[in-house]
Amino acid sequence: MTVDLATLTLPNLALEQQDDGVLIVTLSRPAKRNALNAETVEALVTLFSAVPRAGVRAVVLTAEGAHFCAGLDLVEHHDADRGPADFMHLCLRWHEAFNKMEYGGVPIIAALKGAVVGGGLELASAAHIRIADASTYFALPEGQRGLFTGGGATIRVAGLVGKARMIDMMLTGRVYQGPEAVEVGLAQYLVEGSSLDAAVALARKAARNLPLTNFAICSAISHLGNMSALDAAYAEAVIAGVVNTQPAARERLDAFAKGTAARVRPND
Ligand code: 1HE
Repeated sequence: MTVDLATLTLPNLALEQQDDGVLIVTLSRPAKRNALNAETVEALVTLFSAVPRAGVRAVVLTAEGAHFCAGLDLVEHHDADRGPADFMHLCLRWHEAFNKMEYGGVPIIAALKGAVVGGGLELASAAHIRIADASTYFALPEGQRGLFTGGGATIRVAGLVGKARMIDMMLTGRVYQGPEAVEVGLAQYLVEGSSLDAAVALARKAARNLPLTNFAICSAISHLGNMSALDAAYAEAVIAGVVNTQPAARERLDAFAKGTAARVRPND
């Protein structure tokens, strides 16, 4: 049942597995600004299909070079001269990859830098936490390229920033960066130093939670959001029934009951 990630063939991705269960995934096509060609999308499908069964406790998604991801490989798209059905099927593979990420149950923390644009923003928005640094900027240039989003932006980017802002980004090419990007919801953190260092620190924190708890956080919240409020409330109760009675939680509850567990305090 357990998958050994080292046996997977993953073009344009580099993996580093750390002892504490943190997996660092690096987009490794910097000469093309980590643009997503069909081969890379397949690698993301393969990887994120396996991650939930590989003992990974948290993922950091980062990139080689100055830019996180330039989106759809426009040159491949140009040269392939795809028909509508071909492109629809390609988009379905993007959805397969990004759904595996969002619903897979393993926390994914995106360490952003430089361009996070078009399909690159669709990829980032499938992560559970996004960290921007001073160089990071977000845009949906599809409008200017004569294209439309096809990797889930209408669902995830609109979910983050709202429909009106997404429409503005696409109609006018508006770029968000700095504190404004956090204010509108594109990133949860803006750091002064390296987004990768910050992402690894947060991944280590998340990795200390019980895996079944993280599974619920990183799959149930998204699934429940797709349901009616009535069904979501029912399903939440069922999930809580399983998660909140897991034997592994006993030790943590004992510590609280004995007064030895950390208390929740405001930041200094
Ligand atoms: C690419 C791509 C790409 C760079 N596909 N090859 N995405 C966009 O519209 C973004 C397009 N890219 C850019 O605006 C810029 O390249 C960047 C701001 C990301 C980086 O600028 P810069 O000056 O560092 O690099 P560059 O000189 O523009 O590009 C360097 C190389 O990367 C060059 O290749 P080379 O062989 O000539 O050296 C570029 O062609 C290549 N490159 N970006 C292919 N995107 C499921 S639908 C999703 C819809 C979309 O995502 S639309 C795409 C939106």
